[in-house]
Amino acid sequence: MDSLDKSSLREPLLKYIQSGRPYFGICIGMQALFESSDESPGKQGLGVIPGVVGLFSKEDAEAEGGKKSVPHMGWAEIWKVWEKSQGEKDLVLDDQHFFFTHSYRVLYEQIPGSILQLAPSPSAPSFNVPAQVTKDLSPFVHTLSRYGSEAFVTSVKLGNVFGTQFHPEKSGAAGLDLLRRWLQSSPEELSGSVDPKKFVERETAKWKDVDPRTKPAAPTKRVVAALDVRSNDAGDLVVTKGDQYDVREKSSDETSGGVRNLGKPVELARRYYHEGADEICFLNITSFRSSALQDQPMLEVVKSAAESVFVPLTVGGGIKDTIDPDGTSRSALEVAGAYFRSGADKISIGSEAVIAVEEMLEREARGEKALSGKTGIETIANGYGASAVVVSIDPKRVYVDTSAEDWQSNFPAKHLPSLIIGDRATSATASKEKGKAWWYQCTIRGGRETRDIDVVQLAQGVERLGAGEILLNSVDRDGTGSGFDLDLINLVKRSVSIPIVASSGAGKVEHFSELFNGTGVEAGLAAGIFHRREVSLGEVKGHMEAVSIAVRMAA
Ligand code: 1PR
Repeated sequence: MDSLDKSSLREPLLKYIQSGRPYFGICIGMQALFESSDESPGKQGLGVIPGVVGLFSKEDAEAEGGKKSVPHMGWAEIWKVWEKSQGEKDLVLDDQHFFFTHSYRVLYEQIPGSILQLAPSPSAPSFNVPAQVTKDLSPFVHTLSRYGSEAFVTSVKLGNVFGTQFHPEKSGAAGLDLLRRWLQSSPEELSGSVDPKKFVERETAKWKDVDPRTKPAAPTKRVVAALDVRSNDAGDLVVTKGDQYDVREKSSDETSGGVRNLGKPVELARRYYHEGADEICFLNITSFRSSALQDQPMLEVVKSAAESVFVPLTVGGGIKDTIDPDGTSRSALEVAGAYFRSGADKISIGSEAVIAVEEMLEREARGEKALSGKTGIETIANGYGASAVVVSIDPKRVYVDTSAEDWQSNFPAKHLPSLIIGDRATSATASKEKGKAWWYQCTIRGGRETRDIDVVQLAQGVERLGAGEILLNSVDRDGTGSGFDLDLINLVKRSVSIPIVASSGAGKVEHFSELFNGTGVEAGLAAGIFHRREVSLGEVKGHMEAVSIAVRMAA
C-alpha cells in the first residue's frame, strides 16, 4: 500500500476495481483488497472487502506438539465454499494443492481446542471470530484452507474481483491451469460488481457443508532438489556436488582434480520440476568471490529457470552488501531485489547470517539494542516479507574429549544447548556414537572457516532477526548418503518456530521417511542422489505416500 501511495496508484486502482473490469490479485494482491493488515498497523488497505489481515498463531492446540511453524509455507489443499451458481466459471478446482508462503492471513474461523465448527451456519455460531465479520466476509470467500485450528481465506471471488492467497504461478500444473482458465475467460465472465447484496440474493448461491476437520491440518511435506552451482576450471557454470563440501574429483594419487561436473543448472532444474520437485534451490557456492551485481551469473540462471519451472525457486550465495568493481556500493536488499525480479521466490543467506547474529549477541552483551535494522536479513524481510528470507546454516560436529569425569563442567556453558550425548543419539549412525559427545559449530565461506557460535544460537538469532525459514545443512553428512543427521535436525527444530528444510546425507528413499517421522521438519532436501540418478524424486514421493506421509503427487 505504501508503494501504491507513493506512486499515486491507490485511487486509479480503486476506480478500476469499481468500474467492474477484471482484477486478479495474488498473495499481497489479495490481502490489499481488505481494510487493513496487522502487518502494517495504521495503514489503510483498499477496503473492497470487509476484514483485517492478521498473523497466524504459533500456539495451536490442533498442531503437532501444540505449536505450528509460521510462516505457513508449502503446498496446501483448498476447498470451495459455495456451490457453483448457474453459468459461473470454475476458476479453481476443489482439493488441489497450491503453493503458499505467508505469515499473515484472513481468518475465517477459529475454534480453540479440538473442535472446529463450520461457519456461517446459524446452528453453529460459537466461533471466535465475531459473527458479523464472517457474515460480511462470506459472500467474497471462494476457497478456504486449514492450518491447525485456523480456517483461513485462500481465495476471494465476487463480481470482477478475484484474488488468491496462494501463488498460482508457482503451483505447477494446478496453478498454470488456474491462470489459463482466468486468461481464457471472456471479459463478460470476469466483470461485474463487488456489491455483496447482489451475490447473496442470487437464488443458486448455496454454502457448501464442508467440515474443516476432514481436511489436512498442515501443508504436505516438501521434497526439495538442490543445485550447488559454480564455475569449473574452464569458466563454465556447472552443477557440482561435494563430499563434505569438497567438490573436486579425487585423482588416483589422492590429489585434487577438476571440479565435479554433474550437469547444466537450468536443464537439471527443469528435469526436477517435471519429476515433481516441490521446490528448487540454487546455491552459488563460490559467492565469497565478489563480482559486479549485474555480472552475477546466477541472475541469468534464475531468469531462464523461471521461464519454464513453475515451483518456488530459492537462490543463495553472495546475498550481502557488496561493492562492484567500479566502486558502486550495493546493499544486500538491492542484490536480493535483483534475484526476486529475475524470478526467485526466496533468497538464502549463509555466511552473512553468522556475522549478523554474532554482532547481535555482542550488542546485547554490551546492553545495547539487539536489532540494528540494518542487516540483510532485516532489510530484506522488511521489504519482501519474512517468508522470502531463508538462512542456510553449515554446521560441523565438534567432538568433545569425554575421558575426564568432569568433562561436562568444563564444557562452555553457552554451547550446552547444542551438546549431544552419543548414548542418546537417534540418527542412523547412532550405534557408532556410544560414549561420544559433540556439539554443532557454525561455519562460514562454505565450511572453510569455523566461528565460535553454535547451531542453536544461530537458529534462534536469525529467527529474531526476521528470517522465515532455515536451510539446515550438515558438513559431516553432505554427500555421504548415510542419512540425515536427526540429532542436529531435532535440536534446531525444537529451538525455533520457523519452518526447516533439512539437508545433507540422503542416500535412499527410507532416509526421507526417517526424517519426516523422526523430526517435525517441513521439508527434506537432497542433491547427489538426484544428480547421479540413483533415486528419483518420484521414487521418494512414492515411498512417502506408501508410508502415509502427506505429500504432493505432481500431475
Ligand atoms: O555464504 O551466503 O555466500 O552462501 C553460500 C552457500 O553455498 C551456502 O548456502 C552454503 O551452504 C553453500 N556452499 C558453500 N560451499 C559449498 C560446498 O559444497 N563446497 N554447498 C556449499 C552446500 C549443501 C547442500 C547440499 C546438501 C545435500 N551445499 O545444499 O546440496 O548437503 O547434498 P547431498 O544430498 O548430496 O548430501 P553465502
